Amino acid sequence: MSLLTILHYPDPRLHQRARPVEHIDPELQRTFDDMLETMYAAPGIGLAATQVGIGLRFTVVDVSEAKDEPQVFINPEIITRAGKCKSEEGCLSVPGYSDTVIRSQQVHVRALNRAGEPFEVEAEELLAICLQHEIDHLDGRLFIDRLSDLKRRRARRQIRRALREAQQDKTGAG
Ligand code: GNR
Ligand code: NI
Repeated sequence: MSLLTILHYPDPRLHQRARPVEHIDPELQRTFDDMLETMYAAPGIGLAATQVGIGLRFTVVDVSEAKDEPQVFINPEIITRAGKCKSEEGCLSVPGYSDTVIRSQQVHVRALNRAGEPFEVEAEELLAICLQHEIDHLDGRLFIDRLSDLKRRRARRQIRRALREAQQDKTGAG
């Protein structure tokens, strides 16, 4: 297994829509394990293929407390939604920024598992939030794209400034 590099905003690859997975082979299954390892190391509760520069529709997730319930969702689709809630979100591709977005409270999701078998889940709470966040990634959308115009502009400025400062720290420039 190996750690993958997580892309950061404003990498244009984060804004591309991923294509459906057509074949699940051992190489792709190794990629699921690499993504899980990368997600646990980060640490995060989910990681979409888009975030590691893979333009295919799959995501790994683990919302358990003990971090012992890895799940792979291939070609995930939201079939139905119910309710609305406020969600305080962060993203491994948007380090150093968090904000509140509106999400559906429950989502009924259909996907394939790592063996390619179809399954469905009635997700609520953290799993519902996480799956909506990850499926957004597969559609080329970040949580900051769901903020109001004013908040989004402010967020982008703040993120760019943080990135610039991190870069200056690294090169020792002042
Ligand atoms: O680790 C993560 N935590 C999180 C918290 C609230 C809402 C969404 C998330 S997903 C995030 C990992 C990530 O960026 N996945 O794409
Ligand atoms: Ni994210």
